[in-house]
Amino acid sequence: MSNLMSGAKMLLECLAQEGVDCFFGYPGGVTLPFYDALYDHHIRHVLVRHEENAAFAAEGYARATGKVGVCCATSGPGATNLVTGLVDAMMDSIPIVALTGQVTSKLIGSDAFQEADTFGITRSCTKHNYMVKKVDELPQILHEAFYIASSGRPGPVLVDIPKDVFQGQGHYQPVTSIHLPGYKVFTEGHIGQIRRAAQLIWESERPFVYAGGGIIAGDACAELREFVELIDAPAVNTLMGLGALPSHHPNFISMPGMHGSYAANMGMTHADLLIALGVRFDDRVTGRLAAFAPHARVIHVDIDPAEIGKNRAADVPIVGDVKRVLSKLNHLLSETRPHALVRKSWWEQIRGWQQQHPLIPVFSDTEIKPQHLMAEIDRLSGGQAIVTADVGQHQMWAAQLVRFNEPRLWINSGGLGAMGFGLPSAIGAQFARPDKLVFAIVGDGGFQMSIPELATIASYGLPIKIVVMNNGYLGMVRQWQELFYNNRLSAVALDCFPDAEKLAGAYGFKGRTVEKPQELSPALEEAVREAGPYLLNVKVSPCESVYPMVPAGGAINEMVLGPPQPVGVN
Ligand SMILES: Cc1ncc(C[n+]2csc(CCOP(=O)(O)OP(=O)(O)O)c2C)c(N)n1
Repeated sequence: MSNLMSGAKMLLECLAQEGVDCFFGYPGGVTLPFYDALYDHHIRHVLVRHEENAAFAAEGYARATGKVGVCCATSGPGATNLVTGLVDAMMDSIPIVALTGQVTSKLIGSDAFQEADTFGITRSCTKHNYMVKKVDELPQILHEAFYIASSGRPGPVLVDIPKDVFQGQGHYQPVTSIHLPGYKVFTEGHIGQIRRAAQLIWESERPFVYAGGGIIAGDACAELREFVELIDAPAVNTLMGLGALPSHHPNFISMPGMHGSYAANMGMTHADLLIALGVRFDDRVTGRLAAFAPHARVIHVDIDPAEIGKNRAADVPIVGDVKRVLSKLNHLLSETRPHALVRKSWWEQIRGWQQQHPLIPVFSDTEIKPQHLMAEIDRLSGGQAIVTADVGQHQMWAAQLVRFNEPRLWINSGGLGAMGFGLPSAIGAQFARPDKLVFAIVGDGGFQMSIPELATIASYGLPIKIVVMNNGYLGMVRQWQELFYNNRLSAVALDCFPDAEKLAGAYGFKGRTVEKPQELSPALEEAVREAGPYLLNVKVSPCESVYPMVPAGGAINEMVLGPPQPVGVN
């Protein structure tokens, strides 16, 4: 059965077929026919205040659920404003579909008003992109876009739609199957390689599990847990993988890398076998690559063949869906498990490193330490809240100190490190999970990049708890200037910040500033009790730095564990 309708209606029909319940966007001239069709449709459109934030909100939705997030922008400036979000989704493998309007087909190439080469511009920052030429192509392209975004290694797909395609009439044919001859996803993993992996695991005395965002994207958390328990190995979750193994799990060590824990980085350095699962050997994890895990053989499981051997050669490369590979591996391991598996001395060493330099919060009687703030958020979350972060020091302290007992609770811009991400991604997450307590932890810099979204939060009454870790600086840049540029602080002081109570009040919700340590718990509790949104501006010690820290270019066992000691005066 087919149905004659406009391209705009057809697009909405396709979104409904894909199970889209809400999407994030901003209208304009060429998308007018689409917004007109939307007027009568049940799908919820969330009007953000800047297109970049539509992409970030779509990511927040996708990261909180695993479903495809959708954003929409008009041609020209609307479409170019999406680009940062597309790059972000590409770097972190997040499934989003971006819909952009384009000028009428016959004007393309004429420098028409609000024309931009969206297809060309977004080619390198999407997993795939399309330009729709005829209205009848729309359903096929749309369903392909959702399939590509969510299958294999997830990522952003953009569909550029000229105005005449929105306006044209066509027959809507539901698309029931998708065949893309050039697009193959290898899911199973080679059984011979999986056997070799099992053998290496039993031969290893010091195995170490390095698990990343791929575990969450691949819905493989239960398999990961079974795996680490079977082989009794210590495990880290990368910045993208936090929550893959519950933070309270006895085998969980912490995050590794530039601001990872001493035990995580020492464990990787001394391991004789690194089991890398859904990770990409990111430079922020490996530090100086030549010195990374120097004694380890490597098993690397990833769904994207391009990741295998990209940064570190694998002794046992396995291309496949990490969920399926791990379940086969777990099966093999439980059949071949040696009678008494003893990793006693390895665990003693790991526990020793943990005790030597634990990741613990720092407190003061006179000022709020950033770590104190994270410890309080951790207490109120109890490992259950969704926590989004912006980019900078607060992101690293949150990753170190806030615990996550489930996947999809920790939402941050890992690969791109895009400031301005924290607040709009919280909007997407709160729409996706209205039942959840959502904290948006942002720096005073990043917050000021996303202030317009306070209007979105207010107009939809989203009960997001916005916590500004206000150190008066672009903190992470200040830290690098202090440590590596002789403390010559250049263009990092943020000496003007709005009054939080007045700012939130101007949008019709509550806000407050705290600066005394004793005020912090009651203020956070009040924010959580409040039924609506809340803006809490927390003035923290201005010059605290994040430790441990691996200086750029250093090996990960060459951590700086704390601030330089002042030179003594006799
Ligand atoms: C869009 C963007 N511009 C610049 C940077 C570079 N950068 C990384 S961290 C940082 C400082 C962030 O300051 P703030 O938001 O106050 O957070 P803090 O580090 O103090 O926690 C900057 C400027 C970035 N990551 N993203």
